Amino acid sequence: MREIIHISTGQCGNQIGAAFWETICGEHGLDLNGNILPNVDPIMTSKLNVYFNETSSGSKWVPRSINVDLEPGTIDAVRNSKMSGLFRPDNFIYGQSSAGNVWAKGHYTEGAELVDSVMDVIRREAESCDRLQGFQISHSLGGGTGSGMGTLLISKIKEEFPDRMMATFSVIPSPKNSDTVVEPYNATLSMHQLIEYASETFCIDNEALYNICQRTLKLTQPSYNDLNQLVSSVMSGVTTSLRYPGQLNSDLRKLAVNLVPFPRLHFFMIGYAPLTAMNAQSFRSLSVPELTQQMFDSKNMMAAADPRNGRYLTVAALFRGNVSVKEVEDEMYKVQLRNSDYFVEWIPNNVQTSVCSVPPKNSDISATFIGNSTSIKELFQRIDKQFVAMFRKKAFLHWYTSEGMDEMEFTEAESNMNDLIQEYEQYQEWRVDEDDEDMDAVEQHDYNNNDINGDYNGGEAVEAGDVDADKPVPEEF
Ligand SMILES: Nc1nc2c(ncn2[C@@H]2O[C@H](COP(=O)(O)OP(=O)(O)OP(=O)(O)O)[C@@H](O)[C@H]2O)c(=O)[nH]1
Ligand SMILES: [Mg+2]
Repeated sequence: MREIIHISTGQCGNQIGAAFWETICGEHGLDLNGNILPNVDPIMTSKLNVYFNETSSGSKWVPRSINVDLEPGTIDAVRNSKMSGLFRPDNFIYGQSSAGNVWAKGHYTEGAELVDSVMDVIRREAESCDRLQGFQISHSLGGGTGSGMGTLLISKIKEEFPDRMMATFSVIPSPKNSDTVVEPYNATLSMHQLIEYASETFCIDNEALYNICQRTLKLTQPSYNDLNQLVSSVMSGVTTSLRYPGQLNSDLRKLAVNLVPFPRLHFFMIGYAPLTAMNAQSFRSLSVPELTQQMFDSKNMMAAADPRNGRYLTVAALFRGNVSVKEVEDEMYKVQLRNSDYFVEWIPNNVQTSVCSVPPKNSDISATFIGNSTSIKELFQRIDKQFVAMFRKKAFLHWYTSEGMDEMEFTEAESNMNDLIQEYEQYQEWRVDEDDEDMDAVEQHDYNNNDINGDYNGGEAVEAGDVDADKPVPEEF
């Protein structure tokens, strides 16, 4: 079985992590102590090993989860919650101080002191795996711990397990639900790391979550619990193909091979339909055409970026529940036909669709969307604008330099994020009929900036050269 190790870091990471585990326990027929409920359909438990360890007595399943924070509060809350009997107690690792919103403390000082004990636990979990496929980390980019220490952990893990996949569920800050002024610094410094070390990043944008809560769910003052309800639905959605039997995108590497045409461009826009409020008992009957329409709607995207301002490099769509495969395929085909200009034509068949018969808990059918859209750059442009406004005046820098950080690292991080924005822009403009010279320029740019490709050792990735620009474009595009 191909196992995944999950790591929650910082307040946000632990809160969304807890919501994820609660949701997937329910989806796999486990109670919150990890015991299999009676009369569970075998399909629900057939791939339990991907995320859970079976205890030696065989009676209980334990999340392969490691919970890390530099302060005890959030972890205590998880340990004293209704999930108190679920997690392995010695997988909780926490400090007594805090990174106090300063990335440098998480990455270089406080976090660096705790990181070895986390690596010990990661190593122990990895050793007990049969064939570890990789890691997933949940964290926010705006704070100090999840962002600073989270990215330190990512780089340490990449160093020690260079050929394993690294997926991140990264929460992008928004002034709409946080007052911390230094978040654009923390987010930019983290992006610098994620560009280099993550294999796939599912962008969870608090700005979009907030908008969905207000506009679609009509919650006037959304709480983190409300936001996290959305996060757990979409995390459950994007991991469905990893957790249930099926061919398409059945592990983290296959998912990346299908979605990541160039190693740096691995930041996904994710969406979910139907969107339901936490307490809404919404078992309304939805149709496949409705779900498809909602899934592609920018209002359902958990990134405050409009896909119509960009083009899709690749898309994976997953429907759940009792739906007709043929109907799903027909609807997806129609969407592509009607919107062909929004899909790059130089990656034929760049939309992949799959169906899983097990529905989520809150709806009898659902759809999850993973898009590698060039419009994701709008998130980074938003962060960059806020970063530049402060950095120009060197405001708040002393909190970082007093932890030993060099100003240069800020400049490099910002410039790396800007390069990423430009790369998205270039691929967005790229057309099959452009002359070869222009296309060379794009490729050159990409490879010049590319420092990592550890995940692509197997040569499985689709690279620029694989795309035959002279190949006739399929009719529907
Ligand atoms: N969606 C969501 N965002 C959260 C949650 N908790 C915090 N955030 C966001 O995360 C950012 C703050 O990061 P935290 O995760 O609280 O910080 P931390 O990683 O614990 O780091 P320090 O407390 O600074 O050491 C802000 O952008 C918050 O809006 C949560 O439960 N859900
Ligand atoms: Mg914290």
